[in-house]
Amino acid sequence: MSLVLHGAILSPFVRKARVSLIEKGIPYEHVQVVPFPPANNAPEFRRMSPLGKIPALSDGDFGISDSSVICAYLERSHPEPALYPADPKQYARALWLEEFADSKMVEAIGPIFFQRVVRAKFFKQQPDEAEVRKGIDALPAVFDYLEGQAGDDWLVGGRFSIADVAVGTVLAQLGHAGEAVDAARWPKLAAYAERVLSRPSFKSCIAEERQALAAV
Ligand SMILES: N[C@@H](CCC(=O)N[C@@H](CS)C(=O)NCC(=O)O)C(=O)O
Repeated sequence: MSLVLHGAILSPFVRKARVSLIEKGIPYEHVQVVPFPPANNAPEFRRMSPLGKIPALSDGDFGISDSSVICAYLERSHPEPALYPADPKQYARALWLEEFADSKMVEAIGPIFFQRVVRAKFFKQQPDEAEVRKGIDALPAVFDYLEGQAGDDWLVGGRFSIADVAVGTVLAQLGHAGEAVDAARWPKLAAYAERVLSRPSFKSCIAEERQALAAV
């Protein structure tokens, strides 16, 4: 097996790469790397990921980092099934939603997850409730925007795409952080969350992550 994904399975960005690999049916090996020193400072990891961030992917002696770059690489190396729309405008919209998920969604949900899961469970420290509150207060604006994007199926062009992979992975993170989309206020987004997280790719990742969390 030449493809190796390096990272920790509870990272939304690692899940994004894993879901892409699974959706494309690409066999890969997973190597656990936590995003903290000394693990992410190891020279062999830094060669793939100069910023020390997870995920990184190696394909033989080729190594690259960043979930967006990894997903784009997988699309070129394994074009079927396509995760990027062929139509230029749909392609641009899918990339935009990927960017929205990676930046704005993670900005809101990341701190809630960090405090309640990483800090509380892994570091055995009290969560900083002010940080949790900041994240929770940022959620409505994110959900309002996504409510306007969610329809009856997938986010772009009626086909599952990188936009769904990217938005779905952050919605999964929200679940691990003990929050959910309120269906009374954001009905389309809540139904979408249910739909995207029911895909076998997401389901298998989330089941493994829940097992890992239960073991902490
Ligand atoms: N843009 C990157 C972000 C990756 C990222 O921020 N990963 C976090 C873990 S979820 C990390 O490695 N943080 C460690 C650090 O920033 O040093 C991607 O899409 O892969």
